Amino acid sequence: MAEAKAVSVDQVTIEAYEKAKGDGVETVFDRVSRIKPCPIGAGGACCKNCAMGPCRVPAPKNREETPEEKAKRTGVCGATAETIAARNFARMVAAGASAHSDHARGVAETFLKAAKGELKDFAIKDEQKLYQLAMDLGVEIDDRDLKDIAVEVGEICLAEFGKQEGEIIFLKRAPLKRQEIWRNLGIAPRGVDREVVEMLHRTHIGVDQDYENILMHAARTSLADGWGGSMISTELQDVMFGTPEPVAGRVNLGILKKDHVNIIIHGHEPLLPEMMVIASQDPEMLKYAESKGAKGINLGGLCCSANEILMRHGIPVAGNFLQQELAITTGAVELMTVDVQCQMESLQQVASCYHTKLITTDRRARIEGAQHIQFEEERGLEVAKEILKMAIDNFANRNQDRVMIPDESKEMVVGFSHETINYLLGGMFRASYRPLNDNIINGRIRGVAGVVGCNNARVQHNSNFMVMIKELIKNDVLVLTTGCSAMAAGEMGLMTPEAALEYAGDGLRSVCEAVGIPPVLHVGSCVDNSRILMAATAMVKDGGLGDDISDLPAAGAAPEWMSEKAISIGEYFVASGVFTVFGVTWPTTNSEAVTKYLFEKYEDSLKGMWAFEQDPVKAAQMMIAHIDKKRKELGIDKARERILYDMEKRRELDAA
Ligand code: NFS
Repeated sequence: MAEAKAVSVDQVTIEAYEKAKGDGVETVFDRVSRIKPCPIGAGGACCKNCAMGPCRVPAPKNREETPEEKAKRTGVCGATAETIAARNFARMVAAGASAHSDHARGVAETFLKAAKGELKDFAIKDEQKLYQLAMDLGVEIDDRDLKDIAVEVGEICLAEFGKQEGEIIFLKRAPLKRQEIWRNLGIAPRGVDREVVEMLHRTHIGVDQDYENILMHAARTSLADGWGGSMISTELQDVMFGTPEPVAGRVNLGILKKDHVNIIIHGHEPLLPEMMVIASQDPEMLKYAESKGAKGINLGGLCCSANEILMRHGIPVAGNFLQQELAITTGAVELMTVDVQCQMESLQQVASCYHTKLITTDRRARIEGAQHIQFEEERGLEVAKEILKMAIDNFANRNQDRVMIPDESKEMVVGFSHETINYLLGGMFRASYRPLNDNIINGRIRGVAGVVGCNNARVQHNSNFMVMIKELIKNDVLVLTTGCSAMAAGEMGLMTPEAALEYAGDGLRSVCEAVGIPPVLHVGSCVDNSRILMAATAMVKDGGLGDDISDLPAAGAAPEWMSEKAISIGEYFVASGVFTVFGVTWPTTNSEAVTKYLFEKYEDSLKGMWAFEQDPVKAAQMMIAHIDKKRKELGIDKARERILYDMEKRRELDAA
């Protein structure tokens, strides 16, 4: 078993891990030391796309290779290390884009049924956003019925997945220059499914064997995720469940309550979670819980389901990806629901060591041994109540002697949707990004960074996030964050306005104080990375910072990534013009040419590029260097120097 201190920088996680260890329960932190990654596969050079292999192409020598040596570095079919690495990378993009987009399709289907009035438990909540969306999709508004508009919006969004020709409609939201870049390169995606299928076809044995060509289609596929699938989810979820606005919440395992029925909602799609929120507030349910000896019902989220209900309802977050088993090993969880994505198969094994019931709720994602209760949107609330009742009934089975709930949870202010940032900065009637742009131009804010993505058990839980984010805000870079990264920032206490006083540089701090925002803004779940695309676009459109996303003093990072979804997200950031740094490991290192293409050549065409750096401080410095380069190109580097001088002067005055 692992040394407790080594597993996390978060004291709560360390304590919870010690408890699990004491209970003799194996978790991800133990398994990770048991299994070593295969170095050939990790570098992207293992091809298992046909039955003549798997072919493991050895890593390149650390010197100039002879032609004979080079010739030996191929698979049976002759595929080079380049082709193999590019194919593997491209397939990660396709799988990640599929996950986001299949989630989005489900949301679009539910939305359409709700719009038609076929679902009694789902409705249109944010009419304003529906109108905005309708305009963007070219749906006529005039004096039409809200219902008709919603139906047409739903139909158009659903059709985006199977569209064969033309372009994903939301590409039109991007800066004009960006659209031009995509069109000139021939990578404006047509339909979401089409690009993914073509990606799988091209990477089948004997098809596309030009790594540059493969990687260009990977860019196209990822754009179908970011500006397609993911954006559709975010938009329709907002219309159905409300656009997030600032709300206070709490995060970490300490949110579990000793005397309440604890239910953990884990997974990604917000459909069931929304119903669970309503059901948990039902007086009858609360009465039922009391009748079973509990003081109430306590919902807690995990992974992106958590982000969805946190952002919209302030429901507390139990933890991020690496904390999912530890939620159960507290011994205080009556029931955990899982739908799709990032759910460890070990959950059932862990649950079986306690009284916890693990419930799968989606036909696409079952776990052996777990009970399955299919979520059907036609009877959404009913299903939620059924699950809730099971949890309440299970309360009596909790063995209080085996319960250890860590004391601590952290406060945070969340809910920074693109619309909210707009409003907070500009006010209700002048909603705009102008003040943000102005503060970037005058140098108080040096730039903006999107820090996103997963935890990875190969690095100490949350450590890269903590170090990178602190380094960025100390250097006056405003951080936007999503997914498990957001929860990490919350757990580190970086998501309160007060955090700016403690951790932010003088410039950023002054802006945070004036607006009353934290230096790290919680933008939502991983599909909500589309909100960052919208924010970046809004900054370009507001003027003064160039005419493309690639002109912005901005950068992206996923310092603890692990999922294919993260690769798809990184790729669409890059394909949208953003410099993006990943940590932990890089999946193409066994092909120098492919790595070089992603890290350098992409910039020539896409104006955005990847980088890899395991050290979070160095990675943050790379982002800052990129931001400074962009400031210089925009001619606003001088302003910043002056500001810093002023600060120095002010300090001198204070001291005097
Ligand atoms: Ni994103 Fe959300 Fe977390 Fe990674 Fe998984 S929960 S969708 S993939 S692990 S950030």
